[in-house]
Amino acid sequence: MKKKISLIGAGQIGGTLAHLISIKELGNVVLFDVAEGIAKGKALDIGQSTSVDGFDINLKGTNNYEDIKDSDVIIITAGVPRKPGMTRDDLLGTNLKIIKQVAEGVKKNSPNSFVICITNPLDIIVMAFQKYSGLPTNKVVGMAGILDSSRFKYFLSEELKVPVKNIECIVLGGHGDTMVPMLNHTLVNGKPLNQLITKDKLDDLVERTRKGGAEIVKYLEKGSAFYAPAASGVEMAEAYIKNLKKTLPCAAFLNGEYNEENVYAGVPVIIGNNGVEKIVELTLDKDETKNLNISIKAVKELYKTACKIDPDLNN
Ligand code: A3D
Repeated sequence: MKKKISLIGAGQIGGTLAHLISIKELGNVVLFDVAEGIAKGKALDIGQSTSVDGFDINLKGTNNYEDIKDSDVIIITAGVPRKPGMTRDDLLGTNLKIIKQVAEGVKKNSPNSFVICITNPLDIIVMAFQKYSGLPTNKVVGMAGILDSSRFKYFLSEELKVPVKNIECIVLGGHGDTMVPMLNHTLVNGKPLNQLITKDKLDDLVERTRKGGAEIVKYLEKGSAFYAPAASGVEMAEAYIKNLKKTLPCAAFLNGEYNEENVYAGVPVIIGNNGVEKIVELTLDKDETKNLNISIKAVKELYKTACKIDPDLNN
């Protein structure tokens, strides 16, 4: 039987997710949006490409939460994206209200799904979604680390003239300006970075990765990145649906791992058909530990602001 994947938010990322999921034939797609026309129009448009591309899946566009009933996977992009000059944190008040509605819809109609959040500010929104919905923490996860790692890889590959597939790297922590590319865990053609690049150049690439989203927002002027964020979300959905037990950097709930608890942050996790099956604890050096602590502290501070905006989050 085909899997059912519901996409809450049919905007730039939602539409791209629907197309990628269709091309990969990962499952039938429900595109949900409060703007009903966008969801219906995109579902029809992609549906009309199935005979050209030869893939066999169904798509439905809707603004009725009952249509997401019993989904295997739900990917949430409902919310507003950044405009030039805005930080991800500036989206908090608006997107918190939206995620509260989405959590109610998911809890009522599809509480056994594996839920991937993409809406920003990511770590806070995924934590709030889990709290509002009451879904188990292993079934609620945030997408950011795959994208941030992929951006860092891309910049390294351009600088060092090496194919991206020959680079291993991982970016952890919160999905904000404090995110932490793990330099001691980065290998290019199997070699450590410090043999290949000057410290100044590396500092530039780390900073460009941290500001990678803003760079694209500035170019696009309206809206933010969507191709790479959608590809990253699909990788997570595929790992769950196909029980791949893949290790991927994702925003996951920490319960003592990395000496942190009761907080969502970007760490390597194994995703299989039980959702987040394990959090992988890397051995970090002093600098990596310090930077990860700073990044997680920033997430906790912003969550405190969220709790002030909506005291329900304290319950
Ligand atoms: P956009 O194209 O505006 O799509 C968002 C969609 O959400 C729109 O179609 C809205 O109609 C819809 N929406 C608004 N309120 C609701 C609601 N209550 N219920 C259902 N749908 C609703 O944005 P986008 O797709 O470019 O980005 C979506 C989110 O992803 C934004 O918050 C971005 O900041 C975020 N984002 C995150 C990353 C990460 O790496 C975490 C990367 C890029 C974008």
